[in-house]
Amino acid sequence: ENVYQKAGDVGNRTLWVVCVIMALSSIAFYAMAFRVPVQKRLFHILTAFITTFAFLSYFAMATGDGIAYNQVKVVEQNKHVPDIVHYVYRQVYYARYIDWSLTTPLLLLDLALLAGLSGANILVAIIADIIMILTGMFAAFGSHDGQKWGWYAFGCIAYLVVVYQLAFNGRAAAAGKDGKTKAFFGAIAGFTLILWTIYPIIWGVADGARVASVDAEIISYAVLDVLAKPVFGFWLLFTHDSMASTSPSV
Ligand code: RET
Repeated sequence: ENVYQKAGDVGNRTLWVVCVIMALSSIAFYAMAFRVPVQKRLFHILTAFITTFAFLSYFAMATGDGIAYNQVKVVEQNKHVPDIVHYVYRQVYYARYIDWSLTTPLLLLDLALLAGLSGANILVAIIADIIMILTGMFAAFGSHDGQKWGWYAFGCIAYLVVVYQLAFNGRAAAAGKDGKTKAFFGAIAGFTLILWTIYPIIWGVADGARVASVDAEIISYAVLDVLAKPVFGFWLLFTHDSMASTSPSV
């Protein structure tokens, strides 16, 4: 008896709600970008692109694009009869990984420019971040446990590199800035690290162990995505607009 794990009505409606939130916040961020002087505009443009990619990705998922089935073979062993073989098919929303591979580097760039991180450290953070997302996508399509959790482990190691760049090098760089920027970087980078750390946990119970339903996965990522993109974006841009000295030096 094969098992199918797929989204229901609740999941689908959630995808549409987030799609609309991403569209509206993108419009707001582009409008805010027009209203600041060009020297201050880099953060606005970066942040507007982040929610634009998310809007496109949610539009894809809500309309049924960017979704594939991953097949895992399950063998039940039994002493008296031949082994029973069945398959579990679970939806993988791969549009997410395309979104994340573009938007998480841009989010890191927002934070790196705020802190004044060096070029070399920015590159290390962004490359590690791309490796994290791509290994996560391979993990989601893994066809047996060793392969799936192997990819996941590589992704977690890459994530530690990202954390190190933000928490240590980012903080050290921000220490050289004015008091307001330093405090703001500490707050928004801390918010980011807490949120980002929840993603691999959701992944572990949803795509990984397959304990959480597809709807539960959609709702969890929806909450995280809204916090990590629109809420992060409004916080960054409103704070930045009210400060004189946080213009990135590029
Ligand atoms: C994966 C699985 C592999 C290991 C790790 C992961 C981390 C993902 C993260 C995603 C962040 C996404 C954001 C989206 C914004 O909308 C790929 C789940 C560590 C941190 C911020």
